[in-house]
Amino acid sequence: MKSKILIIGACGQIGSELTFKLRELYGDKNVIASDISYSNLDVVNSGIFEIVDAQNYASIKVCVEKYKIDTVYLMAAMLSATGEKYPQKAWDLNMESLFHVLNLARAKFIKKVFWPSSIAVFGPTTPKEYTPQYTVMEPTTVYGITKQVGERWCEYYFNKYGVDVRSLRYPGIISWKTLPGGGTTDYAVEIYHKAITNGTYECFLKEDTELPMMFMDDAIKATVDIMIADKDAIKIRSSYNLSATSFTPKEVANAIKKHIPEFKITYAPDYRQDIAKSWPKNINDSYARQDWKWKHQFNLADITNEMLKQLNKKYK
Ligand code: AKB
Repeated sequence: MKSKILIIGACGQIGSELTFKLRELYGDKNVIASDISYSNLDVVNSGIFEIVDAQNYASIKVCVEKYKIDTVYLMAAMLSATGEKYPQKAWDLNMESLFHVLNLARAKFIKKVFWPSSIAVFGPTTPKEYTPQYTVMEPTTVYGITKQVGERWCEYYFNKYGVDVRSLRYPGIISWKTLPGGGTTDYAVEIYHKAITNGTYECFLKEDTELPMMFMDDAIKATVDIMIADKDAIKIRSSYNLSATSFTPKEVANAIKKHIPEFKITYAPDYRQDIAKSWPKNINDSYARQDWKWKHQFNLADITNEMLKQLNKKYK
């Protein structure tokens, strides 16, 4: 596989693991990690790293030209919960960065773009069960609005300018290497850390709040798979629904109790409950399964085994 890759937002939860995986697949010298600061030393020290400001076209372009990049993964974003605190900043970061990368592709500096969307594109008027690819989408968070508008722009750039942009609507992503930051689904990572370090967790969502979730390994596999798929196989140029599993805080607590019987969870729902309530419970991702043969691997029990195993090692 020949490719020269730039990851923007490489220090974040998904960006970091994507960096490690792509370096494995394409070789260290072909994968340039970048972020606005040196906030994740595992990433910074794992290969070539550049400071790139996703909101600055010139900053991205300089790096693209320096390394003769052909593919960009734009992973920098402000997520749902933080976005509600800083609506203007969320809009500016999420939209400006996307335009910069799409415009670099339009001007033929790069050939291919990955841009993540999210289940946040859906809203309270969307059917909650087995949410279809094409349905009512009235997001109520700034983050969701930026993702929905971004999807429209991706499709527009593909149709009008032939930009090869590919996208997935990520659910909540669960991982142990890098903590998520500012999302509504973050509880499903924090709970495993606290189960090990404290034996208790106070959850900011209600016990019966069901949300779509996915283990990081599945998310990375989906991202790699959609990017290596034949161009003709990618029939949706807005963003694909993507699904693995769905669960509530109570269900994840019960899964943890199978390993740590004394684990205790309490509930103190805050503003994030309203965000979660507006999102689907589970997702129909049949187009991804059909078009580029997406298949997930991890269910809640697998995720719990792996999270507790890895975090036990980390905290020892
Ligand atoms: C968030 O909770 O904001 C993100 C997402 C579902 O996109 N994890």
